[in-house]
Amino acid sequence: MQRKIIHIDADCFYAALEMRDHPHLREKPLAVGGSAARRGVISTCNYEARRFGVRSAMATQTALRICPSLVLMPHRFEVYRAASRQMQQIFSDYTDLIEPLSLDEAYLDVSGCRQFDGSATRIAEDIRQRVRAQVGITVSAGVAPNKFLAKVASDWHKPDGLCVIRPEQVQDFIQAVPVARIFGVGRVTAARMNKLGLQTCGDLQQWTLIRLVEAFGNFGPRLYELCRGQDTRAVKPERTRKSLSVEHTYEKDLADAQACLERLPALLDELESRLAKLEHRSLAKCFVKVKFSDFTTTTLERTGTRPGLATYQRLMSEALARSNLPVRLLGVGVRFEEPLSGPDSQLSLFPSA
Ligand code: TTP
Ligand code: MG
Repeated sequence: MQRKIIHIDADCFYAALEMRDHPHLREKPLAVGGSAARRGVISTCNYEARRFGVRSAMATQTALRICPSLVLMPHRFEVYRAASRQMQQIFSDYTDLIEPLSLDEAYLDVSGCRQFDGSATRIAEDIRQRVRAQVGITVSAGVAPNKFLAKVASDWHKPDGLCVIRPEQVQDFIQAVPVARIFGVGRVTAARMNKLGLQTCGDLQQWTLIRLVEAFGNFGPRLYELCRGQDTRAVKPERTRKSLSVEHTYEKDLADAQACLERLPALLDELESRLAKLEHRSLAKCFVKVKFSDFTTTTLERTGTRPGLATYQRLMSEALARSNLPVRLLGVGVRFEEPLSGPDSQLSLFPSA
């Protein structure tokens, strides 16, 4: 059966809420993030600030240098979470098949939806209009026969845009989609593809399945489908994520424990910023993952300790002691407690931060 998937993504989410609540700052370049004095980074910024080159994850110090008039606002996670809940509430009027990806982003499967004669386009427009009226921010939407295309589409006419890809338009549309947009293709793979002369999905389509497998291993068959705009993944309403982790494969193997431990703060920063985007949940465990140069992998986790840098240092040292080999990959993560618990029982990952 032909599916109808909508992907919704709010425009400059945290910044949009700050502009909503501080209308006199609307026209100014504005960012939400940590202060330069505390070596903070930008979480996001409005489109005015983006014209100066300010970006998510940029050091605040850098952002202020390239945009001296930048208005920097501290985080108000309670406000962002409340807006996220309001959006979810609106989505739930159309379908139960909602898969949130972060506070400001979700997939909806509206294949079985009766409203608007089942028109996914009109449902998406209605959602956009209601979020504008009730939450006071704009969201962009993509409508397509699958998740991959819907996500690409929601970004296509951002901000405040709607992009619809009908089944008969998929073949034309997919040709020009840059490889970096493909689900599962990160910066490293995209750069490798570019070196091989592959810029777009159209370019990838010229490659046989065998050639793709030779070049990209077991990702090859997925690539073969995705570059043709095919994606059968279901929208999974399961909203209780069990864990969150960040891992990194290093270009050069890390020689010893010290080299590994030096990488920890950067990994934990990334973990913390990913965590901040999720619904607040109680943490049950911290874990680390280490892959050695012979590809053996070891993981170690701990319950009931105080999470933070010291905990991860201890876990990592213990895991590293299991082999003398250099290290290819390091990962850090948290497991969440089930079920969802209230705000009072929360354990902060970085208590001193
Ligand atoms: P995004 O949807 O990636 O970004 P955005 O909504 O700010 O902007 P866009 O219009 O391009 O969609 O992320 C949603 C929120 O998550 C964002 O407002 C702030 C937070 N965030 C971080 O804290 N750190 C990050 O590196 C990114 C990318 C987002
Ligand atoms: Mg967004």
